Amino acid sequence: MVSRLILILGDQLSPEIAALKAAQKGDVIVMAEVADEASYVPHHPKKIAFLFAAMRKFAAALRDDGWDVAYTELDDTDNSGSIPGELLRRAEQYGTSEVIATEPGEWRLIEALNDMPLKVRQLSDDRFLASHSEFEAWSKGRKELRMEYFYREMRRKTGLLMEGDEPAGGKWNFDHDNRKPAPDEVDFGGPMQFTPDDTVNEVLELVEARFSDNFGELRPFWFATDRGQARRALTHFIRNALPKFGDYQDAMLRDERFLYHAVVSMYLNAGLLHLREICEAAEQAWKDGEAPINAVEGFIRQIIGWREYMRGIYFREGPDYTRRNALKHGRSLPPMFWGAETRMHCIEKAVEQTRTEAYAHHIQRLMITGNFALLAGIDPHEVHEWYLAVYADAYEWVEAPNVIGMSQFADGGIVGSKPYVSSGNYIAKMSDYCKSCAYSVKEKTGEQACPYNLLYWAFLDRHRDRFKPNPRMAQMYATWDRMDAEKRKTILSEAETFLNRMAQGATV
Ligand code: FAD
Ligand code: DLZ
Repeated sequence: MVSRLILILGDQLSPEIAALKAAQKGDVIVMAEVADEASYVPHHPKKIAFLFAAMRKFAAALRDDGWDVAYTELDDTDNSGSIPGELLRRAEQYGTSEVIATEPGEWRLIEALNDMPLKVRQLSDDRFLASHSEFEAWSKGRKELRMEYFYREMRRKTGLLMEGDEPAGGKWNFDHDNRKPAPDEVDFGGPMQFTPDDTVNEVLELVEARFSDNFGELRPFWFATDRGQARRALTHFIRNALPKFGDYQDAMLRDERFLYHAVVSMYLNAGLLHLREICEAAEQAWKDGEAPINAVEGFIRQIIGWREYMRGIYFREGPDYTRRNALKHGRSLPPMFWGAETRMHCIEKAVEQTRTEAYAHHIQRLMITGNFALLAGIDPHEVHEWYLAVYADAYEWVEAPNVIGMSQFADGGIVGSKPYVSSGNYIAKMSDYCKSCAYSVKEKTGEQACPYNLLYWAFLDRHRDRFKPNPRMAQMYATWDRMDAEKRKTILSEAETFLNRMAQGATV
């Protein structure tokens, strides 16, 4: 007779996960590859393969540690196809009705577990710095939930980059130093890559057989799939890229997919790495004089600031967050997001690398694809589902606030005080995409005009009532209002023509 089932989900592969800490010998650990999780959005094949391989290796490590693991593979004949289904099946098999879980990172699964006819206890996921109640307490009574103030609390809480009560280097935030345009040469060869072992090869065959219609290339598959490998990938980044991470954090190069980024989000979010070990490794590099403060502070801010803040917003805002649409945008996501031909070189390259790597860095997600979707008035829920599907690090708790909030302004300004929109100028300044584009970033109107230039002004015009009173946007409206009336008319009409052509399926 088994006492309890201990549920471990695909993104809970941490030895210190709450449900495991609460487990005792005699309990059975339940892990399952299920069709429901693998298909609620059409995940990138690399994302599925990464999770299945990492799950299988994690289960093997648990068995080596003496745990009794009931693992369901996707192709098992008695696989019920869902997490609740597998819990019910295992409950009957082992004669128990008690389940201990760690709270999932998506509302739909939290609710599904709550609705089960079993006694399911969901423990808080303490792999994060701020619990839901701590975030709630921080946000209570604040008119604006600015990440910067939350981040300072997290610095104090962790002691990271603190000298007594003061921030190391005399400033909380070195973002001002972190906006260099793309360098001519990159002396980092990208993230550490791993040759598939037997477990990975088996999973690759399974994913190839079952998910080959999904957007994304499965091979070559090079991700780390266990904790040891993920730690090596982290060390490789800290030694070889972190020193320049800050300087080129916002830069984009068409042939350098990773620049000086860490490419660890999929490992961190799945549980193979812990945020503390990542941040402490970065802090140590600064203490050892191997990385400058602007790089290390900028990097740590992303993890203990943005990442924690985004999670706080997702859980604070509740299950309807992914349906928010403050700007009432309703156009369909154009096929170029799924790889159809486009004349816009920046979109073509960002989508191409998303297809091959299941990865794009922050500015590509925010200022290329996200910026375009917002300017073009695409339905934010469709945009959200796209991001959730195509990136290996995507789970709603982190993806939705980044997309619905930061990128699409669909939450009406909870995450961002103004929309992240730009014309082609920003892209030209921060990347080399425009040099190879069929459009001209210098042209503001006419057939060759960069679509971002047209759509930018049309967006501001369309949402004038909402954004004109925002002091942070006054300059943009002043420029628009100063423009010659005929020119404004031409821009609006050309923007409309562009969007209509796109909606009709023309290659734009
Ligand atoms: P680096 O640039 O090297 O940064 C280091 C780490 O900081 C990342 O690994 C990540 O854990 C953290 N981080 C950085 N920015 C953010 C952020 N805005 N929110 C949360 N964590 C952050 N990140 C995800 O983990 N999953 C997502 O689904 C996701 N969707 C996004 C969608 C949009 C529209 C945007 C603009 C950003 C999104 N991000 C998401 C944030 C960010 O783009 C990725 O975390 C980052 O690109 C991962 O690559 P990296 O490990 O090389 O990160
Ligand atoms: C993303 C994902 C996929 C593709 N497949 C599985 C799976 O088969 N089994 C599982 O336990 N988890 C999977 N996951 C991760 C879950 O979707 C994730 O735990 C929830 O979305 C909550 O974050």
